[in-house]
Amino acid sequence: MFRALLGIIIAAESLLRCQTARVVHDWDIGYLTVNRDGYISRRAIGVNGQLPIPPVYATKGDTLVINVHNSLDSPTTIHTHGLLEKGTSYMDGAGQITQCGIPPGENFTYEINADQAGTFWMHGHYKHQNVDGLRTPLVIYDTEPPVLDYDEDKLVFLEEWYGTEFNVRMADVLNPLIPFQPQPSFPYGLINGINGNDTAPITFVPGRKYRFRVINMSSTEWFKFSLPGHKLQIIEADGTDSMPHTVDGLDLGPGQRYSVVVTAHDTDAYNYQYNATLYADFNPLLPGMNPRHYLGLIEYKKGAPVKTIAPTADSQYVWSDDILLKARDRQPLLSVDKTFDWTFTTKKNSKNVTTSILDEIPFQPPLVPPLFSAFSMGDLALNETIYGPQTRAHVLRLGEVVEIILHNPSALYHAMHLHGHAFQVTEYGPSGTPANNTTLPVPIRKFTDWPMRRDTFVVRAYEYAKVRFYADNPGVWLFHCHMDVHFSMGMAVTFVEAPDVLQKQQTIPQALIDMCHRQGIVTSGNGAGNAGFNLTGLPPVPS
Ligand SMILES: *[C@@H]1O[C@H](CO)[C@@H](O)[C@H](O)[C@H]1NC(C)=O
Ligand SMILES: *[C@@H]1O[C@H](CO)[C@@H](O)[C@H](O)[C@H]1NC(C)=O
Ligand SMILES: *[C@@H]1O[C@H](CO)[C@@H](O)[C@H](O)[C@H]1NC(C)=O
Ligand SMILES: *[C@@H]1O[C@H](CO)[C@@H](O)[C@H](O)[C@H]1NC(C)=O
Ligand SMILES: *[C@@H]1O[C@H](CO)[C@@H](O)[C@H](O)[C@H]1NC(C)=O
Ligand SMILES: *[C@@H]1O[C@H](CO)[C@@H](O)[C@H](O)[C@H]1NC(C)=O
Ligand SMILES: *[C@@H]1O[C@H](CO)[C@@H](O)[C@H](O)[C@H]1NC(C)=O
Ligand SMILES: *[C@@H]1O[C@H](CO)[C@@H](O)[C@H](O)[C@H]1NC(C)=O
Ligand SMILES: *[C@@H]1O[C@H](CO)[C@@H](O)[C@H](O)[C@H]1NC(C)=O
Ligand SMILES: [Cu+2]
Repeated sequence: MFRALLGIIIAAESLLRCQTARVVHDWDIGYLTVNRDGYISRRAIGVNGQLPIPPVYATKGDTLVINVHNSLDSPTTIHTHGLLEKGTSYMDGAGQITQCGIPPGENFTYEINADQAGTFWMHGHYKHQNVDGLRTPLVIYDTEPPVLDYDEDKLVFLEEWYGTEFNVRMADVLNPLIPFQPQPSFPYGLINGINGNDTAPITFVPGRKYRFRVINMSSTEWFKFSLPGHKLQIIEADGTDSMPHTVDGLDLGPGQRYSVVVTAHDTDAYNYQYNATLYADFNPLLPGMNPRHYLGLIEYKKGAPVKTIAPTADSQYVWSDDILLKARDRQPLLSVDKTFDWTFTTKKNSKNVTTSILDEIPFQPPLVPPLFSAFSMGDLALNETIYGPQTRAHVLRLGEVVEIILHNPSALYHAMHLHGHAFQVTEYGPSGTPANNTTLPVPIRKFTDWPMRRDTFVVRAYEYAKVRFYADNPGVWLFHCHMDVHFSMGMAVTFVEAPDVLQKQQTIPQALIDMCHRQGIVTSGNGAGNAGFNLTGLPPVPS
């Protein structure tokens, strides 16, 4: 009865939304001083004087309008992580790739088609301002029924929070006099924007079903999330619906999201605890710091006794594993036209700066954002040489199916995010051997039936991973490690997708071009802003 009533209310609400269809937010992005973790007061980046930034909600089919005013002293951009930006690659917000930064004191309006339903997030994509706070969930409600019925939505967003600003930590990484990698200042964990142990109780009503949308907005650390005493049924990952899949806990890399349906117990005799653990396997275990545990209340009834469930060894738990998920729409495996096979490496350059490499040379943005080169270079836009070597541009033809194979013979993890696409996750397996030769190689694991699609995948230590995507989205799309330190060290490439079709179908809004010109950034020509293959003026990449 209640559910039917709720259905009517939701239907009425979505009718209203259909009529309005424009979800407008004014975002004044600026600095503020906050104590988020309960320990350290520091400068951070918020919106309208607030941090956490209130989550953004929309319904599939809406247009999301974000009027940005930049009150920072550096440029800024906003990327809508997971939205495909079909036909609007210039709204992707990748700084110096698809647009110039919005200069201090200026305004820019993002207009984004919310054509997908699911769980996403929005974040700064200029000089890693996301790590300093500029990030918030984006929930897009579906107009179609979910694969599993549920009564209520609950948002859980997880972040790590460092005691110092990103640029300060990055300066240590890039300092040739400090051995790599600098001793990490292990961060605290935030749940819904505050110290994970102070987050308000999550209330449960006996018998009801809850959809938890769990978002990992971290820049470096991993999270495990569980509700001991309850099973989690995964129904979505990164904005793609899956067939229901039951687990005990979620294991999330930076940028990843899951929706799970949790059925409350039939009685309110006990309260329970949820458990969020922030960890980093690639850093040494630091008792009391890595991992960090956060427990919060699942409250069935105020004051009811808490049923603590003795911690189970992690190996006894069934954790989320995307290779086991099946896409709800049963999209079959794509057959490959082109393969990129890359191995992650870390290398000191001639200036003794440690760089992270995905594809031969550390990535650096060129002088002209590559999307502008793709629009302005005519037929030459199809030749990747014109974008400059450090852009790591790879030209794709419309309709090609691309496979990416990434080998990670090292003890680091990487969380790889592709803009403009959701890819099929098809295979994981072993890569290299740890120097200490103590760990057995992992088995090869392949998808079954309908590979799950997502926009961020984790390549674990000493593993390889394979993904496939369909080049159906003309534009320039960054593919990068979502661990911001690695991205800053060069771990990225760009896919220049169907520039010939792009030139015919899309036009860059004049406001974006003018914004570059006011900063002296050239908006046409090759990566150096010249004609043809003349890359004079492009700073050389240290070898
Ligand atoms: C720029 O944004 C600010 C803050 O949202 C607003 O007050 C101002 O009117 C906007 N300016 C223009 C020219 O749109
Ligand atoms: C979030 O991602 C970071 C890094 O990508 C990872 O270290 C952390 O464990 C993830 N947290 C969750 C809850 O997945
Ligand atoms: C959070 O609370 C739990 C349970 O009281 C405690 O074990 C843990 O150390 C706390 N975490 C932090 C980071 O203080
Ligand atoms: C919380 O989860 C972590 C990671 O799975 C586990 O190591 C820890 O023992 C759990 N703690 C409790 C109190 O359940
Ligand atoms: C780089 O480091 C090596 C040894 O660590 C040193 O011999 C060399 O002079 C350094 N080069 C530069 C450019 O700093
Ligand atoms: C791109 O241009 C370079 C320099 O003119 C040429 O050597 C190369 O063959 C061209 N590549 C393609 C794919 O046309
Ligand atoms: C060996 O190396 C692996 C990967 O770096 C690590 O997980 C493991 O703990 C190490 N084992 C020993 C005994 O040092
Ligand atoms: C490493 O392990 C392999 C396979 O278990 C073994 O054949 C090899 O001898 C080991 N090497 C060292 C240096 O221990
Ligand atoms: C290459 O570009 C530079 C800088 O714009 C210009 O000075 C030079 O004349 C160009 N060279 C050729 C051969 O066109
Ligand atoms: Cu990485």
